[in-house]
Amino acid sequence: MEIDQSQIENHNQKRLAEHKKKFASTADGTPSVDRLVQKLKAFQIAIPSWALGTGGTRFGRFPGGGEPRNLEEKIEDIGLLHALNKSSGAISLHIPWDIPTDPKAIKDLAAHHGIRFDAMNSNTFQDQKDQKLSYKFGSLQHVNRAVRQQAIAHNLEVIKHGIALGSKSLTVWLSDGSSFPGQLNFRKAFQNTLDGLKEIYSALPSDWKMFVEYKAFEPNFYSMTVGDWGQSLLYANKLGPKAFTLVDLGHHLPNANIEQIVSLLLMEGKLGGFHFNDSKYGDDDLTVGSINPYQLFLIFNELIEGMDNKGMDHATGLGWMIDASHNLKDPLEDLLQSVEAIKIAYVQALLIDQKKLADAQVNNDVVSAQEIIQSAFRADVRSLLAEARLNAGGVLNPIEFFREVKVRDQLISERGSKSMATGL
Ligand SMILES: [Mn+2]
Repeated sequence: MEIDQSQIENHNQKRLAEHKKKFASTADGTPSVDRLVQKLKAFQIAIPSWALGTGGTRFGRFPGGGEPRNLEEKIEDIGLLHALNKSSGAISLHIPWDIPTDPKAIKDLAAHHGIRFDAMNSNTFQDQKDQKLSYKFGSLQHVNRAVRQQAIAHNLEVIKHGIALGSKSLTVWLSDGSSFPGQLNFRKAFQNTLDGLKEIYSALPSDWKMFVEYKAFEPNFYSMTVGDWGQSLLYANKLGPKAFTLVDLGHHLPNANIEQIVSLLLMEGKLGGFHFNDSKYGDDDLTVGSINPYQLFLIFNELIEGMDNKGMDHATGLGWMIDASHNLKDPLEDLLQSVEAIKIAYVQALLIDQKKLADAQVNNDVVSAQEIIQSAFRADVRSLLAEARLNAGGVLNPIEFFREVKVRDQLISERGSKSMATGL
């Protein structure tokens, strides 16, 4: 389905007076509000193809119906999101779940919806039907060279698909590791993995980036071969200038200071991008900002300070992606909330007076530093986001609109109540 422009105008018209009132009140007293609105308009977040269906846990899955049945319908779903929030203009694909049979047609379809192809994701964490060798005991780390070669060949294939679609980056997340002490020689596992990543790296086109994603635990529960930012940075440094660390917010041990990690990776020029999600305990894959919006805001503070320090463009300097997939909400409503939370944190962090904060730091004025940070965090910036959406041709209230025009019901009538997104 596609959204009818008159429905958007009708929705906005009904809410315009109320919105203008709120926006005027926020704009009054907010310095350079036009600049903030422009920055919000430019900031796009890539939607992962696997977040469009209901996720699940290892105990079960409760699909809500109308899920996209193929890559075309996944792109169509992101087109819907983008039409509403004008902030979801990119898709991150997963191979082999989203292999394009006709790359030209897929590219055209994405362009029709104003969507570009962000990082490609390889998959050596599960065995596919007809796969020769198993990844049960790892892929790039594997003790058997033939398994390692199979994993390398898969990544090269992912790069090829990405080239055909106009993507510019490859994300490698490995589930490799061990679940019991003694199972693995850490040094050999690292070396095998590095050798494999080097072969993949050498196949990257010159204008591509490789993102090395880390994760503290799961599916392995004793060691992960790319387990934290230190290990990821080791690989990225040894690989070369096109290799970067990717930070997935859910992939840390509890209470890790992610904003400090981000700051130092940026300083080293080795932060490549983000996977946004939220969690209370582990890799919970909850809606961005639903548990700890303050942490998200503090991360954006470091991102902005660090990126400005290096003269990087906020919108294009790093890869901004969501990586979440859970069990309870309508996936599209969940993604609308996630994108909104990211942009709220971004614009709140833009409100921080960095000059004043630097002065407070130089003077060891801890109280002022906290006041400066928290007064930005406590600002209600939602009308700035709405104004940016309105300017860009989107809707004032995406979730209300989604429900008013009964998007899910229409998708169910098109695709059926039992459709399941590929890969899940
Ligand atoms: Mn991730």
